[in-house]
Amino acid sequence: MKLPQAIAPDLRHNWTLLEIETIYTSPLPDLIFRAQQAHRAHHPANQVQGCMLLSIKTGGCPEDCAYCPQSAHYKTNVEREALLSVDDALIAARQAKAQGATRFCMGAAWRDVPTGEPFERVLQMVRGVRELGLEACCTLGMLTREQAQALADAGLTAYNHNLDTSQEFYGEIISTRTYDERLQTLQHVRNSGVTVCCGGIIGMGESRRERYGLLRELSSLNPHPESVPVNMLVRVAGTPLANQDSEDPLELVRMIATARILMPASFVRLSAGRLSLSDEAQALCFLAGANSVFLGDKLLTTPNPEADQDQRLLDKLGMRLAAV
Ligand code: SAM
Ligand code: DTB
Ligand code: SF4
Repeated sequence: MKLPQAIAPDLRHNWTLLEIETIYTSPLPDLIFRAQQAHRAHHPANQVQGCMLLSIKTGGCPEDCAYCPQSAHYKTNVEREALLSVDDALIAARQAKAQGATRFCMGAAWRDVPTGEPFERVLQMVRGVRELGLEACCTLGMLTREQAQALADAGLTAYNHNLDTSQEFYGEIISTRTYDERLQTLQHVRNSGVTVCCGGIIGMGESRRERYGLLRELSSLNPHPESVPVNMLVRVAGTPLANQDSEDPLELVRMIATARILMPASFVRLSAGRLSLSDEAQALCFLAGANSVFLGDKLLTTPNPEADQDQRLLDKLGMRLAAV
């Protein structure tokens, strides 16, 4: 059973780097055992939430995030596309529901949200998704306080805005905005009453210490983000990180398990990067406490496992998708 954060007794917001390091580097059996204890105290043991992503506005982003195929700073094979119509977004949302997703996430390659008609259109998409009985999540870049409130009024369930990495490493990855700007938007989201979805990426060349730094930032947010996506870098041709060494999947397992222990009541989402994981590595991620995946053969612009492949995996593991 999921306890509201306010009455869950084991939530802490003061984890130190040393404690985080001790957890992250503990022997894998101990780490997984502790993560399972945390997981089972707050969540059903054998189910994951299915989410589906839709890119509602693709490419041409003015930010220079070194991992991102949608940045206008890099030449990738992502074609720019204008903001989708409300009808097209809701067709995709209906398909998501039919495939077993309970959360529909709409992403836009914006630095910040434009005012006027485009924002009104996004608000209509949010209302439409909620009317289908799905959770609605958006990730649109920076938000003002007023925009966060308008999204809340439209019924938005969650806003995704990742810190991505530690404060120290952030400048190596992104130069067009600051960590503090990221935190500011997260504060607007929190104040509006929309739940916070905030996580990061591993495999960008960061050290373990930088991963501890990200985990400390996330776990010091009070309340914790209700949703913590853990992405493994998808190396996209044309981006500065295209030729990064591949990451050891066991590092992803350690990252997920540590996030689960530090933020036991949150959803920890096994996000981008699943195509480079074996079934066994994904199984370890679930044992480590991941309780959500993205369904469907596309994330925003990059590929993701096919629906039948995921169904086979869950069947094999005796796991199931969470019902609405
Ligand atoms: N523009 C908005 C923003 O940056 O907040 C929303 C969309 S952005 C694509 C959402 C998140 O996707 C990023 O914060 C990053 O964590 C993740 N992401 C983007 N490209 C990725 C990649 N190549 N591999 C893994 N994660 C990626
Ligand atoms: C998140 O942390 N991961 C998702 C979601 N939030 C929006 C996005 C992953 C994007 C991967 C690269 C792409 O498909 O463009
Ligand atoms: Fe733009 Fe978001 Fe991609 Fe950064 S991650 S370039 S802000 S779409």
